[in-house]
Parts: sequence; structure tokens; C-alpha cells
Amino acid sequence: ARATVYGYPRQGPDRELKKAVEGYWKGSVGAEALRDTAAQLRRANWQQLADTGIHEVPTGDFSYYDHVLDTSVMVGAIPPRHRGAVEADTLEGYFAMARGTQDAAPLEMTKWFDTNYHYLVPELGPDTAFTADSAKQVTELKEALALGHTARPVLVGPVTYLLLAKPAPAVLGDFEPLTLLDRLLGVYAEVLADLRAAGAQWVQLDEPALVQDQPRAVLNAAARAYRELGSLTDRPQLLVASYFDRMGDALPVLAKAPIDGLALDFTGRAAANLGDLAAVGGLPGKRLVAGVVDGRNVWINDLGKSTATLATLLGFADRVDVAASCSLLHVPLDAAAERDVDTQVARWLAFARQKTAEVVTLARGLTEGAGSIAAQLAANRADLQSRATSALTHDPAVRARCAAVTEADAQRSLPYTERAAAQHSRLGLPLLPTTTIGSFPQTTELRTARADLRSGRIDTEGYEKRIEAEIREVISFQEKTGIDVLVHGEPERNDMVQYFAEQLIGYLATRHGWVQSYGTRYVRPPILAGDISRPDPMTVRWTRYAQSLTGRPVKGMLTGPVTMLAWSFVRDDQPLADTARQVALALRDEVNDLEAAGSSVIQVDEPALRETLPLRKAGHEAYLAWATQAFRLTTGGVRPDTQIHTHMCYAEFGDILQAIDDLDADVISLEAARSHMQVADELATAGYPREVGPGVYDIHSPRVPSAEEATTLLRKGLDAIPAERLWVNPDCGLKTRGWPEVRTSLEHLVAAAREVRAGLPGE
Ligand code: THG
Ligand code: ZN
Repeated sequence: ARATVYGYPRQGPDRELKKAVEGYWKGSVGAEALRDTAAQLRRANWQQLADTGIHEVPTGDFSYYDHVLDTSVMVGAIPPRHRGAVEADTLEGYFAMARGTQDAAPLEMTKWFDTNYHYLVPELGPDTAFTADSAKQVTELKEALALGHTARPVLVGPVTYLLLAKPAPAVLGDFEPLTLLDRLLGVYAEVLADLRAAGAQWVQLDEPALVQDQPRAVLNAAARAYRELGSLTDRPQLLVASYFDRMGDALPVLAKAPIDGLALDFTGRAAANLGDLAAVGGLPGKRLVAGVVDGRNVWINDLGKSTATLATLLGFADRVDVAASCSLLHVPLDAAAERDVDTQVARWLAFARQKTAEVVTLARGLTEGAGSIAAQLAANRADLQSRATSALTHDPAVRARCAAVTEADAQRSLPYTERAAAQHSRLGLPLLPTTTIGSFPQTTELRTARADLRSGRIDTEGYEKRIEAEIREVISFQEKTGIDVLVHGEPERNDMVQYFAEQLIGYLATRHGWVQSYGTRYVRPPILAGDISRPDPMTVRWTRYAQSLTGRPVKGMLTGPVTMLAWSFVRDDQPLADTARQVALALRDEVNDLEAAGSSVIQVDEPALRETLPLRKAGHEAYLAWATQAFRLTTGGVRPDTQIHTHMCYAEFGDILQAIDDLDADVISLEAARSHMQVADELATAGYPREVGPGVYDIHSPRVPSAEEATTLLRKGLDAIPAERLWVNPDCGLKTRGWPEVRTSLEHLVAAAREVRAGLPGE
């Protein structure tokens, strides 16, 4: 058995790629220097993989920005508005598609399946003329071969590519990108021939879209695609890879196709592939690549269990190789770089580098027998045992409290209409009350203050003075502008998840655990490692200080339990619902403490509620049940006259309207400016009974909306939601914006609210 992986983190140990690309954008790094840095990073990755014992390294998985964008370039799907830039200079044109230019908008960005990686959406239309450009794939393959590696190019497969695409902006009607399949296959045939000529023995085509519920038409398209590519004579051997879930109905289709191998995920929920594989009679005559090491979490593998799975799989195919379940792009590079982590806990962690070693060990065990890896198996058993029995993963107090939770804990004591009456008389707000989502601009001074505190240039007291000064500024600005419900502006928070993770027991922060979010932007997701508890209040100090400065209500601001999970690495040793409940109980204590400290309005943000929806519909109901319950558990302990807000952004809300209702929040603010308040209509049509603040100021753009524009949007909102239940607010937090735009935009927002209020009957 051979050991392989499908992709590796691109950024380098010190995010060298980010620095080179951003330097190129600024003009401080030349194109040649950027290319050199990229080639060095690829070379170092392959060397590290080969040194660890990986037999077949991936190529073509590297990207300056995004591998789906690279695929668009490979097939010549360049939108007309970027063609000039691409023709003038390939690299400039590439970044123009990614980031836009003065006169051409970039491609849209969206999440890669249910990961936190974002790709650039291909724009296609009936007139799209694909042309093959295999240069990047061929160059990278040749680099690896020249360095003496056995290499396998990895490409986004044609069916997945089309399913990820959307109709170009100018395309009318219900154009389906999948209708371009035949044209696209011609281009893939050319690329495959080029790769063969360059020395490729195998090529991997990734088809993760086939693990979603696909209609028969898509399965038929997949059958046609691989019948056609398989019957080419001038081609390398074809390995079709899927990951993130079971292949389901697509498995018999590909098992029958004239391809040479299948790569399947056998981790977590995808473990159902094992039974499905038996049901189709295995893959006689084909190569099976078994993804038994989870490529999306940060935990060590259960090597004993994987060895048993691999032994079963030996009966199913001519040849079984071992891999991580998906590209290692989704995990940080090296757990050994985390020097601050407790030494016992460090032994439970496996990032990309450690996962690679696990794959190598398992392949060796499969080839030479379990006896050949006896030492590794024994060490692994001891590490798993220490994790299973540690006080960190099993806090009896947390467990007892979770077990005692009842449905009543997750219910407010009165229904919305009665709560609303109590809240309205306590708060005394005007109709169409104005508020913001929570954060105000994160200035350079604030970031410097945090860096100064970390480096010891200032002490805690000095830091807190700076934060208080910022809060005074933010409160006084909001009072002057005439905002009704104020926020403290969150100057003390680096990131809305990390800030809380750092204060909860059971959560680990990493120092170097960067994972690509999009382009040159990275996050360091904290790790839910153990049972979660809250030793001390986390936000009360700052909210209380802000409230002491004003007679108007100041919102308490928290990140909700679902988003805490979605933007962290989660435990794999208990159900997600259990982890969510632990986090919810810790946050519930914070909500209750805020109320006790005098907060009359508390916001619990859940921007990730929609994005964590499982890939297959079969999982939706159970997910939404625990997710909404965790939110209600967080917020259910407050008095009826305490107003609970929530906020969601960048989401298609249409398919989770019921879940939004199940949150039972008193007020929800949503992104709406770009879609012209469509979400207000959707909520109204669905009979949403509570208060809504559809955003009237698009904060994702530096543009300042005029008061008239905000007025128009607000009147549109009023067509759907009655004035008694309509709030006026921006789309999202203001932390990425600059003060000058924020000042004017919020003045316009308040002016719009006053104008529309004045026209209401009874005002
Ligand atoms: N917080 C966390 N996860 C998230 C988001 C978040 N995931 C989804 C979405 N928001 C991702 N969006 C971004 C936006 C900006 C950046 C990263 C992800 C970003 N990163 C800095 C960089 O790469 O330069 C580094 C930030 C840092 O120093 O921590 O700008 O809001 N948890
Ligand atoms: Zn938002």
C-alpha cells in the first residue's frame, strides 16, 4: 500500500505566501520574487511529505489565491470584464478576477462545501467558450518530477466545477451550468493529454459535489463525464476523489465507470461508504484510496481502528492505498509549533504534518502487517487513553449540569407578545428604533494597544485605560448621532470567537495554527479540547463601564454557541450537540450576569447558523434541533422584560426560516441592503411574528449610503413588517470600516429613521 495526500497547506510555516502575495499587490514584491517564493514553498512541502514517507505527492493543489479560480483559468472561463486584464498580464489578470479592479467587480466568493474555506464562484453562460490552459498544472508537475518525486496532479473534477458555478450576471433565465458539460469535457481531455505528456502516471479528479443529495440528472451527467474521460486513449490513469460525506447514489455510478481508481472518505459520517462499497460489490480491477485519517479535525487518529478498516477494505479492491480524508488545506501546518500547549494535550493533536505521518504509518501497517507498526499502535493507544480519561475532557461538574438540562431551561418564561409589552414599557423606545450590530472600527491604535499589551510595552492597567477611552468615544458619538440602543463597540475583542475561547476553560488557542479562509486571509480557529466552563464573567466589565456613561440602553454583546462551534475545531469524541450544550451553558451564565449587571438588551450573534447545515438533507433536522436549542439555552434564563437580540449575515436565509423562528429571539438583525430588503419579505411571508432589523446600510462596501437611499429601503421594510416590529440598523458590524464613512453613514441612517417615523400615523 502506498501513502498519499490530496493537498497540503499552502501558506508556509510563517505565512510566507500571504506576505509575498500582499507584497506583490502593494508593489514591494516583484512578480519574479513572488514566483520564486511560491516555487520554494511547493518544493519545501513536497520534500516534507517525501521525508515523512509519502509515496505519491500531490501537485497543482498550490494556489496564489484559490484552486477553483485556478480551475477557471485552466478551462478558460474568464469573464468578459476581466479578459483585457488577463490578456495584458496573466498574473495581474488572475488577481483582477479574485479582487476586482477599479472598473470590474471580482468573482463572487462563497464557502467550499461545509468547510470555512471560501472559493471564487465560476461565472458561466450559454456563450462560455472553454479553452484549455494546462500551463500551471504542467509546470507544477514537472517541478515535482524534476525533484525526483512520484507526483499526482490534483484537479477539480468537471462535474463539481460546473455544480460550483453560477450563471454570469448578464445571463437571463434559468441557465444551468451543467448543460456545458460536453464542451468542458473536451477541455479536460486536452489537459489530461498534456499531463500525460509531461509524465503523469495518475491524475486525481476531485468530485466532492457528488457527496451531496444530487438529482438523477446530475448522476447521469457524472456517468457520462467519466465514461467519456475514461474512454480517452491519450490519458493518465484516473483517480476520482470524493470527501466530506458518503458518496451514496453516486457510488454505483463511479464504481461502474471506466476509470482506474476511487478515493473515498471513511471518517465520521462518511464511514457509511464502507457498507455502501460492500453493497456495490467492491471495486474489482480498480485502485481504492482510503481516506481514513480525518483531514478536517486536529485530533490524532485511532490507528487501531483505522488498521481494522483498512483490513476490511483489502477485500474490496485490487489495490488499497492510504490517505487523509480530504486535502490538508483545512488544518494548520504543524502541531509541534505549538509550544505553549500542555505536554499531555499536545500528544492528542495532529495537524497536517502529524496527519501525514499517520497516513504513512497506516500504509506501512497495511503492507508489512500490524506487527511492523506495533510500537506506534501502542503509543497511539496510550495517547487516546489519556485523552479519554483526562480531567480536561471529563469535568464532572460540567457533565452533571448538562445532564440536568430540561426543555424548560431552553424556554423564556413568557411568550413573545407578553415579553414584548414588558420590554417596550421598560425601554421606552420610539417606533423604528435605531441601533448598530456591535463592533465599531478597529483602529490601528487599538491593534497597537493589543500588541503592546502582549509584548509588555504596556501593562493591563494601561491597556484598559486605552479601551475605556475608546468606549467613551463610541458612546458619545452614538448619543450625539441620536442612536437609540447603543453598543460599546467591542474595542477589546480581536475576533468574535477567539475572544471568548481565550476565557473559557476547555478551549485551546493556538499561536501558529493558521488556516486559509480566503485568498490571503487566514484564521486561527481555537480548539474545543475539553469540557467547557466559564471561570469568570467575560464581557460584563466593559458593558457595565459603557452603561455607566449613558442613560440610553447599551446592548450586551456575545457570540452564540453555534458560531462558537462553527469557527473552532470541534471535539470528535462526543456528539456536536453535547459540545454545543456545554458552550451554551457557559454563555447562559454570561447572559444572566449581564442582566444582573443591569443590561436590558443582550445580543447573541449567530452568523454561522446557516453555514453549518449538514451537506445532506438527512442531517438537517437533527442539526437544526440541537442548534436552535443551544441558542435558546443561552438566552432562556433572562426575565421577560430583558430583550434578546440576535444577528445573522452572509447567508441564504430562505431555507432556515423555521429555525430562525425557533430561536425565539425578540429582535433579529439581518443582512438585507444588497438584496433590497428581500429577506424582510421572506420573513413576513413566512409569518415571522417578532421584531426584525433588516440592514439598510451595506457595510461590506466603503460606499456611504445617502439618507434618501436608507429611507427608501426602510419604507420597503415597512411594506413587509409593521412599524411596531421594525428596527433600523446596518447590515453587520462596523469593525472593518473606517470612522469617516461610519460617521456619515450612521447620521444618514438616523435621518432616515426620523423621516419615516414622522410620516407614521400617531407620531
Ligand atoms: N472570525 C472567525 N472565523 C470566521 C470569521 C470571523 N470565519 C468566517 C469569516 N469570519 C471569515 N472571514 C475572515 C475575514 C477576515 C480575516 C479572516 C477571515 C482576516 N484575517 C487576518 C489576516 O489573514 O490577515 C488575520 C486576523 C488575525 O490576526 O487574527 O482578516 O470573523 N473566527
Ligand atoms: Zn454580520
